[in-house]
Amino acid sequence: MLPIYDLQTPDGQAGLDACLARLRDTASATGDAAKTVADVMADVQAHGDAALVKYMQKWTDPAFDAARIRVTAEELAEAEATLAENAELRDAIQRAIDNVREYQQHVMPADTGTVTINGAELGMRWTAVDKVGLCVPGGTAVLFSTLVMLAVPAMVAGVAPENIHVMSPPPTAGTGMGTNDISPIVLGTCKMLGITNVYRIGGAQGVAALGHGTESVPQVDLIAGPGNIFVQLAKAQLGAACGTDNGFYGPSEIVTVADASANPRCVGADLIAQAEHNPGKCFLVAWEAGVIDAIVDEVETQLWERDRTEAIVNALRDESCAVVANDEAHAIEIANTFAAEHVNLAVADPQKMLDQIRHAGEVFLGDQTPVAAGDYHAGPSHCLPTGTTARFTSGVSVYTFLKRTGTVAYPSGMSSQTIADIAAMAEAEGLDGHAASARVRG
Ligand code: HSO
Ligand code: ZN
Repeated sequence: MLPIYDLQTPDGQAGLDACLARLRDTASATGDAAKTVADVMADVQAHGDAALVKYMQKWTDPAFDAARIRVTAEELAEAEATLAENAELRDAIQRAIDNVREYQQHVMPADTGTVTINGAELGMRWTAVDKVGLCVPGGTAVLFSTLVMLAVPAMVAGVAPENIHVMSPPPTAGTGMGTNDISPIVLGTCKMLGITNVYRIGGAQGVAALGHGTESVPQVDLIAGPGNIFVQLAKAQLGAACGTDNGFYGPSEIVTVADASANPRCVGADLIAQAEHNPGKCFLVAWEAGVIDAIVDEVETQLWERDRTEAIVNALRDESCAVVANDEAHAIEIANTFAAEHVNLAVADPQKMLDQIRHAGEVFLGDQTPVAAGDYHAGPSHCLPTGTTARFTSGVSVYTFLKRTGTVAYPSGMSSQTIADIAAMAEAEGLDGHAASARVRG
């Protein structure tokens, strides 16, 4: 059911082009969705909790009311106790937190000191945003791991836990998800992280609430996190009211580049793992037809052993493809065109191939490196650019929550030439006050 396109044939190229177009489409909003989001956001901005509750009732839970927006301290404590009963899971979450913290500390930029240019000591400082909002998916899939992958980078960047505001919607009515409330695992993980500001909200209305503030939800300085098209569009529509992660973190995808050394069982399992996200997509690129056949065989055997066979079949049939490229260089170029969220280099020398990968959310080197390690445990955040947006943006990290500020100091005053230069330019712009402010120091 996974379409195989041989790029030596015109049909193969057309199939790949169509697949790529569908992938790009996931990140380009339809007019209708953008209009809906604009209307919802304007309503929440104007009417606060009343509008927020109205949309939560409409799209998530008909019984929703304002008293349910904020999770109480008792509810958090209860969830913490429930999670503590599952020591295996709690310890796994703790080890993931520790790994993510250590990695984010490693990539945290240091101030570079100053450089002296023409008598001026020039520097750049990194400072964290004060207050952040984090979007943790919950409506149709509870991804509590996303909380770790957002909150830990924020805290390492310098955001205090009491200034972190988490939004996570309760399950969407009718989807048959176990409980009818926000997941206790999300709440228990919040407690593990020292986070106590949690709101049962989601969608564009949730982003609007955090971005503009309502009676129950404080306005934050920056919102980060993944979500459906409505959440992603809402982040983009905040304008200057509130910062964002600048990311389109949508449906999961993987591109695997494989050579004859790749273990088909491992590589096939990784493709299925991202395809099981509902929705998810997977792409396989190789330059030997035999390699494609062996891996596709594995995928089509293993998928029947999985719980989410239906989601996997839909993803493989409608959104995914395997591609036989002309040669290795061609395969790499195709991977760069996919600019995928996850790129798996299942080749004999992945380190060498890495140099040629220009666009990827995150790269997984070698067939012994499962993408699931990145999803849950390894260290880099799993909130990553999708829909080919890795062409121009990055995943979440400490950098998401940091700002750069330039510094300028003339400790010994300015030279007469510097004063004259500034004055000449200011006068040419018609700004006599600027010129005077330089000359007054002569
Ligand atoms: N693959 C998803 C993250 C995730 N997977 C969370 C499982 N849980 C987006 O990178
Ligand atoms: Zn995943």
